[in-house]
Amino acid sequence: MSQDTKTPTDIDSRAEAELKSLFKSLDADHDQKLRYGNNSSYRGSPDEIRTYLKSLRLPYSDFHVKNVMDAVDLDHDGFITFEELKTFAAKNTKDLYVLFHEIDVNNDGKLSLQEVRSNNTFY
Ligand SMILES: [Ca+2]
Ligand SMILES: [Ca+2]
Repeated sequence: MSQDTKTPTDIDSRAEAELKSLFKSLDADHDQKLRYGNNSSYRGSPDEIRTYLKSLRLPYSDFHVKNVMDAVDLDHDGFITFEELKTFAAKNTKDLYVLFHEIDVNNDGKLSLQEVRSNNTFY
């Protein structure tokens, strides 16, 4: 990945770093894509977005997941890429910050598995 000075979105570099950290936390199988919904053509991958929504105690029914993710998944291929997340973030920076800092309890800018888990009422 190159260090581009100009991006199509207008989030600052700090926000982008946080977003990258968030993306990594969510990308459980490290394929650089976040899976959501019932994308059965892609076997073996966890439903990463639903896991995330659960951890935030947000609604995670098929209906909700699809609703939310359709807004982020610009090319509607069933996966969220970092670029898509970034584009979405540029439009919804405040909301994402709130989500992020809600999980990042020790405010180190990183989401540990422990933090995500301790935020999860379903365990
Ligand atoms: Ca993934
Ligand atoms: Ca996509």
